[in-house]
Amino acid sequence: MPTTALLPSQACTTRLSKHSVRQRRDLASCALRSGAASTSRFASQASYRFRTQQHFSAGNSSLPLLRGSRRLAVQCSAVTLYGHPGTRSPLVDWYLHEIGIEYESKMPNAPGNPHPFGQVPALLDEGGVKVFESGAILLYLADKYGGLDTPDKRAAVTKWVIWANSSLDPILFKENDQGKVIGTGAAGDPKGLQRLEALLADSESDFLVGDEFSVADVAVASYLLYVPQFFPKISMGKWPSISSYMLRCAGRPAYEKAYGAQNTEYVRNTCIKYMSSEGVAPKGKTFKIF
Ligand SMILES: N[C@@H](CCC(=O)N[C@@H](CS)C(=O)NCC(=O)O)C(=O)O
Repeated sequence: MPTTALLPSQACTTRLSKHSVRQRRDLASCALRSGAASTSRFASQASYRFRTQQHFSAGNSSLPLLRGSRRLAVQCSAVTLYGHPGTRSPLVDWYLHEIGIEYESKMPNAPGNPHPFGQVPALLDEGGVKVFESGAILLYLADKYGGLDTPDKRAAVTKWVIWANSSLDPILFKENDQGKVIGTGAAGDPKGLQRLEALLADSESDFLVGDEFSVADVAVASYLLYVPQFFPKISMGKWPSISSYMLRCAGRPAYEKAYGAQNTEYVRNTCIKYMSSEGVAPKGKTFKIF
């Protein structure tokens, strides 16, 4: 299990002299946020089970207003999310924490999983609403609870959520015909990542849509941030703006709530390594369940 120590901020500054002010700021704020080195990368199943026995209280007055959303106090809802920490489902947890929705978590094989293919994530909501496909779940939640209430607002983010699922996912995660992840396009230099790098480098915003974090960032950044978790030997340092964006998104408190403190610390530290162009692959086993 890798315990990637934080680079001293001075070392970062020296190594990153070629990087932008924004990238330096991301590193500095991350260094401030990170504490002691972790002993384990991923939230244990035991801790997940513990968490699933509770309804998450996700509201946090320090959360910034999400683009296109109302600032929401913790809302009681009938939302139930079927998922598991070693899958895509925590990306839905991430968004639920961002918008401050209380919900219940259930394991994939718990009774009542509405996914027609028996997969996760899958979501139940009041009125018998059943949603599967992570992107569809994000958009449903954004629509119902996140203030995505006009065609213009939907248009601004829907394209990114669809792009994440239909284009970015297959770039980053090559699957065999049994759905097992067997490789990543991040080992090469795919056109989709080249273009994303250029868009982020040219953008004046820290995030994909407008000036604020949105559901579009949850969709895109969650897939990017799975790369260090699944492929610890692959460096994304050849895309400095993507690496910096990943660090910004992993720095959100709601990300840590969804993915766990140890995993988040590992991911943040790996992004810092990408940005420092150390080229040193952290050692460790890959995450098997996806
Ligand atoms: N495109 C779907 C992928 C769903 C999927 O592949 N889920 C995996 C976990 S990430 C799963 O449930 N695998 C177990 C299985 O296929 O039985 C989504 O984004 O929700």
